[in-house]
Amino acid sequence: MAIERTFSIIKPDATKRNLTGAVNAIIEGAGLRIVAQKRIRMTREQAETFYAVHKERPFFGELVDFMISEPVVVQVLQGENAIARYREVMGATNPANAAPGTIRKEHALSVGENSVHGSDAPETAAIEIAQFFAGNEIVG
Ligand code: DAT
Ligand code: MG
Repeated sequence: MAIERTFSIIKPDATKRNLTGAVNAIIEGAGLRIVAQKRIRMTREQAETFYAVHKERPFFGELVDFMISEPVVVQVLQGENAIARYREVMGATNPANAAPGTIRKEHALSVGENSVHGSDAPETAAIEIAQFFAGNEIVG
């Protein structure tokens, strides 16, 4: 497997509870390197663009409101098979279904307030990284 980059967000429920370090410890413990990171307050426009694929879903409004409710930490993670690897480390979308040791099992509150985002494919990873980072902000 090749070295890949994936896009991660530490979501408002986690930043609010001071869990940025705890989440990063799980990420780094899994062998993924944090090659870019910044704490931002997402605008409504950024959140709507980011989750545009879900705009017809009943939870879209709630999801956007949640993502702008508190600061988030956006990151680029790099490593062997990083996209699939980070999805494993995150755990299932609904923390009730997440495996022990995953970020969502250990820290998420609900299917909506589920602590982290991770890209689901190489194409989406590239688009998501470019939405939040300039090339010179990523230091591999
Ligand atoms: P994931 O974040 O695991 O990639 P997704 O892409 O299906 O999951 O959904 C994006 C986010 O939308 C998810 O992290 C939380 C929210 N969401 C998904 N399904 C939901 C539901 N049934 N109720 C409330 N929020 C939901
Ligand atoms: Mg998704």
